[in-house]
Amino acid sequence: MHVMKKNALKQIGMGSRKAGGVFLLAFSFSMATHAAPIDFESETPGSKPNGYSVPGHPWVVFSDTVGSDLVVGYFGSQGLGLLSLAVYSDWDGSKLRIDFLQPAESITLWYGNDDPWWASATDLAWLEVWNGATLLATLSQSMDLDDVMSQSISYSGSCFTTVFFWYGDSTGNPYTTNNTTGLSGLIEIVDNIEYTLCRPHTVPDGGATLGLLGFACAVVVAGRRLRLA
Ligand SMILES: [Ca+2]
Ligand SMILES: [Ca+2]
Ligand SMILES: [Ca+2]
Repeated sequence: MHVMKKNALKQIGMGSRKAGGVFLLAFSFSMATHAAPIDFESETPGSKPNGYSVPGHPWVVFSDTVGSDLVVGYFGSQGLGLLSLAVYSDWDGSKLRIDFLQPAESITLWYGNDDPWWASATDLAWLEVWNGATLLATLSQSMDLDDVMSQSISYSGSCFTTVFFWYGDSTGNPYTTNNTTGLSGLIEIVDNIEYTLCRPHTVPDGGATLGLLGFACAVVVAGRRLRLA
């Protein structure tokens, strides 16, 4: 552990008083907008109910759009690390739904199980982005079909509250072109979901955030008064 000299600490303490309030203000913004990726590594393997959230991310809610078939498990190179989230089954045409109880402005998720026997070159990975009932964006990406979690898909832009992710055909139909039996679904496996919440002034329940900012501003004002006294 690096130990700083007492004088150095003193200098930082004296010098930073002026900037302390500004630092706290910046820290408040940082706390409100950034979060670590959701990698499922600390989860208990097994089935998860619709409305499932990972500890530390209570405002990010996962659901299966058909049935209740979410599973956290080890999928080898089809996932990242030891645990990932899968949306079963092959046959029900379901999508992964992610609701943001606090609106977000960007998301990146990694996807795997792009199995060349269950999908063809014309099939796509799809990401649909909604703000309430308003569709903001529909993104699609060609899969490299290596059955490895080697690609990610991202959206960044206006604040959103819900995204859907799924594998489908070239028109967005949630069934892929199975090379052995014809049309079928394909289980989505996702991991390392990164997101950024909207800036505080756009968060609907911004009361708490604004309260924190108000506290930070009060510290700045208090600091100025102390120096004037
Ligand atoms: Ca993982
Ligand atoms: Ca399902
Ligand atoms: Ca791949």
